[in-house]
Amino acid sequence: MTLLAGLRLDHPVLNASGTLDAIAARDVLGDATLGAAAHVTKTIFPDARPGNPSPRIAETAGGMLNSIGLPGPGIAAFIDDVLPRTRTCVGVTPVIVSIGGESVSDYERLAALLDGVPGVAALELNLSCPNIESGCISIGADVAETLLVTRRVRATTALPLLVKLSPSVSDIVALAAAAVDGGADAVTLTNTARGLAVRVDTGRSVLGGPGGGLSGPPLRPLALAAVYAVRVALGVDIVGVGGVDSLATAAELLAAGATAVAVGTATFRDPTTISRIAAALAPPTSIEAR
Ligand code: RRO
Repeated sequence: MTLLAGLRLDHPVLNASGTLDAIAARDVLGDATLGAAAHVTKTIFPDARPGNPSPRIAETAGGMLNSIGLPGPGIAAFIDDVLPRTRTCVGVTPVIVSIGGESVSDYERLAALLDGVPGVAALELNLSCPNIESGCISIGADVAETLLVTRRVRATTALPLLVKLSPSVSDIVALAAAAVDGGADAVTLTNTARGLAVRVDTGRSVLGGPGGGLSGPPLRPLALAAVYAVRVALGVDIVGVGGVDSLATAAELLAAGATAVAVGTATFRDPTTISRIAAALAPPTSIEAR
């Protein structure tokens, strides 16, 4: 059993927000378990958004860049349609809803709308999306704004709160401390790092957006550094995210101080990654208990 932000989880392996659409995954996996101990949704904004132009994904040395740009149906359709269908797909698994906005009041409004909605086990405040011009990371790169948004959401809902931060900041410990001061129960470390793939013929971004978020194994040392620094400084639950693709890489983040880990990019290659790591982490059953 893993206790994360007050949630009792069967094991310490989650999916990273935006990397496992439970509804679409059912088409691939059938009735096989998705495997995450808690299912984290794609970040939802107050209003519907089309997302960024394609291409949205590019391979880079050992990892991936994305510029998805937060496409989504908006909170009303999420609550009425996406969330109930997601719950059907994940069964009894707790659902953590990732929320994002352009302003502190957007987060407050989303938290108020989600408070009391059946099946919402916790909220993750995405303060770290690299693919948006205003909001998310512009709030999460600033200590005072991070404190304010967490405090306002904390005052709006009693749901457990996770705050997801970017590795592309100057002082992640100060930002995590602000989240904790504001009432966060856990921090998620980290989102993708700001990156770029460039076309030599045009000098422009390979992706449809002006930059991208770097994920996969190249993110691993950044995530480890963030988790370790925050663990040394603060007594807060941490979800470690960055290049987890095996038992060994999950174990590294747990050893650095993470309470749980989340798998992102690796699920694109193998959608059973979460289940495999969770099974490998499970304590062996003793001969007497068999
Ligand atoms: O949608 C995205 O482009 C995106 C998001 Br919301 C995020 O949090 N992190 C990321 O790498 N991409």
